[in-house]
Amino acid sequence: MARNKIALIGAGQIGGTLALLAGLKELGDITLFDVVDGVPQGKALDIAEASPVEGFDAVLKGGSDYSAIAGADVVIVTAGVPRKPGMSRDDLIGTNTKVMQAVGAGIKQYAPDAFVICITNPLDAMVGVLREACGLKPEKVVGMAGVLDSARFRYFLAEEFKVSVEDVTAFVLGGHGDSMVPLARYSTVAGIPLPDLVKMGWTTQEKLDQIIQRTRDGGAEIVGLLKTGSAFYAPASSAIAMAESYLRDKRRVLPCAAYLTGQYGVTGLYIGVPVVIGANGVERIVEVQFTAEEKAAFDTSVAAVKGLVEATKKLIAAA
Ligand code: TXD
Repeated sequence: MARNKIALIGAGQIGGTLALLAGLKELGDITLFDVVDGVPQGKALDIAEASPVEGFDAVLKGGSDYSAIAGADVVIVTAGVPRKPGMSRDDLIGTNTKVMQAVGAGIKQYAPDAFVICITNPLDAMVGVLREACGLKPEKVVGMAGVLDSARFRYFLAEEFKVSVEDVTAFVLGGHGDSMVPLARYSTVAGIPLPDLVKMGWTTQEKLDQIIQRTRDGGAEIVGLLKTGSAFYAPASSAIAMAESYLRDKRRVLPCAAYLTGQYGVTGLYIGVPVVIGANGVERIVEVQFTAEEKAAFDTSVAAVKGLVEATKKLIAAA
């Protein structure tokens, strides 16, 4: 059986890390694409030269022509500009909307059967622009944010409880970062919900609130430290988990930005919700019942995403 092909559009910090992880996990052959000629070719060759040491077999190529992504099974999009200190994710709209339109056209022409994962910020708006531009079915186009937000949440909780990260699960909904909605009663340590852990004296509500805020600010914390870019290792790991669930038909339940058609009372918008990812892409959207407080938080997040989408639409109309 021929190997799968993974195309990475954007060969920057996340793109390069995605290529390395896809190689290490033997997900398939890997093509890096970027508008800056030389960078995708250089990174592809560098990682290929690591393959004998690491013991993985994959064909790695780089290119600056969209024909390089032809026939890809998975396309992961990081093309665009990242945040600099002091910038919000929303400041990136102008540039990245145009980039998503160009990338979408490339996917439409060369990889119309792919499962597409968008990472470019502001994520919840950009994944919608990309979906429209590539014309693929909504179940084949998702955004990566929730896996990262919940990974940050899980890491901070594991640190607080001094337990393995593997035994901490987190349930997050809503937009990326600032408007993320963690559902504490569905987040657990080995099945024990967070509110019970507070009652058991493992932590305090105050500490939990601090951890939630740190998670929301997780991206800004890294931008503040790096100064010249944004997080890339954990974002790459997160997108690879989604790609792997699709390619290996694992049907993992992962929080992703998915196109809602009435679920959670939302229609025609990409919002972060738990979904099942299998060989058909998004196979199911998991819809839970909210308490009044959770619903209010979710609605605030949806309003923030709607605002972003409106701003994006105005830009497109004015162009
Ligand atoms: O959770 C999440 N979704 C995110 C999103 C977490 C972290 C970072 N997130 C966003 O990912 C970030 O705000 C950026 O919008 C993207 C990519 O971040 P990365 O750190 O990889 O940015 P780089 O290193 O600047 O890489 C972007 C590459 C760079 O090599 C450009 O030359 C290229 O994109 N680029 C393009 N490639 C193809 N086509 C076009 N038009 C193009 N324009 C720029």
